[in-house]
Amino acid sequence: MKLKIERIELREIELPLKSPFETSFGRTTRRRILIVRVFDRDGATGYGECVASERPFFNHETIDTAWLITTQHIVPLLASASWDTAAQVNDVLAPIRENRMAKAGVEAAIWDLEATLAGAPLWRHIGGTREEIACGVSIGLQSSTEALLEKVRTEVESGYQRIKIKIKPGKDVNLAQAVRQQFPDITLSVDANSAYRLETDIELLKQLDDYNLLMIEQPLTPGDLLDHSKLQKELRTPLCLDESIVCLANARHAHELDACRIINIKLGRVGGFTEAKAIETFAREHQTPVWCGGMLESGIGRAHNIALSTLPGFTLPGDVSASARYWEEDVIEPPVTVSRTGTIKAPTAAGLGFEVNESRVEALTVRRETIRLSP
Ligand code: OSB
Ligand code: MG
Repeated sequence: MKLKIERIELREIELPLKSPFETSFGRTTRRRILIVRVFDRDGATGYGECVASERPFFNHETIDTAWLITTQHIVPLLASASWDTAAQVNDVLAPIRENRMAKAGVEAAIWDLEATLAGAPLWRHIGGTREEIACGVSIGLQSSTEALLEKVRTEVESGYQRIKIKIKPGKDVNLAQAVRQQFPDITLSVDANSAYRLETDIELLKQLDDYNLLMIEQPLTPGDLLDHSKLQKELRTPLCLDESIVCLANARHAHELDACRIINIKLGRVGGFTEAKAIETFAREHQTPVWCGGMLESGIGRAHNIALSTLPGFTLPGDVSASARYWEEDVIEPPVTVSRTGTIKAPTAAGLGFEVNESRVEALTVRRETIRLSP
């Protein structure tokens, strides 16, 4: 099948979170989300979501840098190159260094268009095999330990299969201990979003070994595979890398260094489905479990995450959870819901498998730009 993209539409929508989400790097109360829509000559469309945040605290990208890179570099490159399929987009965009979240928003939209034209659900189109995915939740830092325990209780009672709590210096061992004491049997992990340093914090991080954690996610700086490797040698608990793994090469290096034993894959962080699949394949071939991370996505990005999670290497519950945990009303119909046993069924309809509520997207739009690729 040969794709012919005629135009790409960018919209910024603003969605208030039901409750603020706090990590070691800051607090988010609303999401400014870049929605990408590609159109072919016959009016068929595909949707993508760029997960870059408002501020460059998770990585260097922001929604504003992504908007600029998309309009000034990604779209012109797609227009000038010769390519036919979604699987080629990653190579076409390779001359643009980094800016992976910007590229992923466009790449995912093209995959959705291609799946739609093929009449296949996106998850099958990318090679997914699971008809149901296992779900966990990521719980932000709370105002008190009691508030955290209450949140954990709610999510455990909803059926989620894995609870992850955010930690930061001063709110770490005490939280792990409190949650583990109240919930001795749950599958529990912690995520530091790079808040620690090996030189000063190794003794503290070693204490986390006492709480039977499934993993400790991204304790150290993103670029620091070597220190993660030194830390892993001192721990029984597996390290999981998130921010550190932005491409296949990073996954390979992390594996060779034994810098982690689990990988969180986020579509945006690695630049799209092609790179995500390459990391998944490498990890599977090296017995490294992976799971799908989240970036507080709207239903569009959430649908892409569901598709990604159906690949065979995604053997651990991810951070893909129900729309209602984030939004009063999502931008897709039906919203994403989770079963009482903490699973999401992969959709059966072609493409995303969810309808995008166009009038809701229109009502939430605060900025828009359309760029034509072909006359
Ligand atoms: O590190 O996984 C992370 C949210 C924003 C930025 C980074 C992270 C997160 C989450 C939320 O943990 C996952 C979600 O529920 O979407
Ligand atoms: Mg993380």
